[in-house]
Amino acid sequence: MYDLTVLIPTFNEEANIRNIVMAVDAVFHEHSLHGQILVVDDNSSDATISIVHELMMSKENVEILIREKDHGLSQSVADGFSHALSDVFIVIDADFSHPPVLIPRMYEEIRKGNDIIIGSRYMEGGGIKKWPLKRRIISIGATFLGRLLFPDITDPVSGFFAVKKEVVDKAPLKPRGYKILLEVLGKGIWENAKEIPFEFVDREIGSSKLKTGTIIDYARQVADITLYSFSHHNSAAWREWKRVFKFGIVGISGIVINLGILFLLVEFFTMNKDLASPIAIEISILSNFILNDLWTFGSIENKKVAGRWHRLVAFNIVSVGGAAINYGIFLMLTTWFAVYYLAAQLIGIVIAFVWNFLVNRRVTWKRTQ
Ligand SMILES: Nc1nc2c(ncn2[C@@H]2O[C@H](COP(=O)(O)OP(=O)(O)O)[C@@H](O)[C@H]2O)c(=O)[nH]1
Ligand SMILES: [Mg+2]
Repeated sequence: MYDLTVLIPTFNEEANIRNIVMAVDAVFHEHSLHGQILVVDDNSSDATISIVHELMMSKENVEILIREKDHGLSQSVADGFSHALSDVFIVIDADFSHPPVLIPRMYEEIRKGNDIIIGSRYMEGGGIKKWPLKRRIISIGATFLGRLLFPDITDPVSGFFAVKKEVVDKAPLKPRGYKILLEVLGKGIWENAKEIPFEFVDREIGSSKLKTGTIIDYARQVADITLYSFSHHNSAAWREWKRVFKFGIVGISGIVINLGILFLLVEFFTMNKDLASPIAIEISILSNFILNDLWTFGSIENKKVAGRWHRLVAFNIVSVGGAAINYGIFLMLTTWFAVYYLAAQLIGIVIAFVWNFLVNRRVTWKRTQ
């Protein structure tokens, strides 16, 4: 049994494979780690396999798994999970885009009790070097979609991560395409995930295997994880959807309160309706805040915006922004596109709802590590 297994998926990496194996092994030695290196190769047509075989003669902790069917990066990593001889798996690219020096730190964090450690390109301190604009745009889009399901994670599609065996052991991973981490987050059994920043450096040698078809695969994967979450109520994605539902219910309660207060103020207190309306709006914002703080986001601790008063101010500002978006869309659709006024208002409500949820989730009730 090893302390950990570093999984290196490869496909035609003859120019990199020797160096990455040596670099990972050197890190093991430096930190006195008893680590396994498992190369998971999709039957490369170049010298990758023979180079690994040659390395195996002098290093007994190096292993290769040669796959001959269902070619694919995610499938390879999932296969590696079931062949690894340890309880901690770290996935790293062969092309030095991910720094092997972070391996001991990831391992330490797992030992401290975290279930998943993610090397993040998108948190403070992380970054991407030498990527063409097209790759950056695709990556930002993929990350955005992934964050809808896992808002506490800045880089849910990173290829560099560590995971405990028990997270993925019984998980019904349906790996396809490129984003195995999203599958692990969506279907694995875990409580704590932590991110550490790193700077992604595009490969110097060899070529990328990313194809356009992977974008469609990815959209299907996100949909699949969403559907999966609806029948597995303890999954992280489900917990997020539950917050969306609760936020919606609170929103509807706010409309009822808003109208009720307006009615009361005008009918029983004979208040001028132009004054009563903003009062009713503010009271509904307050009641929405209280319900969301205690109920929708009640389980999220360590709120980013420190105190309750700060959260209240943040929520108020976001709500006013949401109202402005609602009104702006209403004006735009009715004046420029001649949309029926009730339909225009409804579209505005939906878009403002998305805004309110996403921004509040990220600012007002963000979980911090
Ligand atoms: N086993 C396996 N590895 C792959 C496959 N596609 C890419 N890889 C490996 O996955 C890692 C990342 O691939 P790369 O082409 O650099 O993707 P990029 O960094 O997103 O451009 C590298 O180590 C590749 O050798 C595949 O289909 N099967
Ligand atoms: Mg690469």
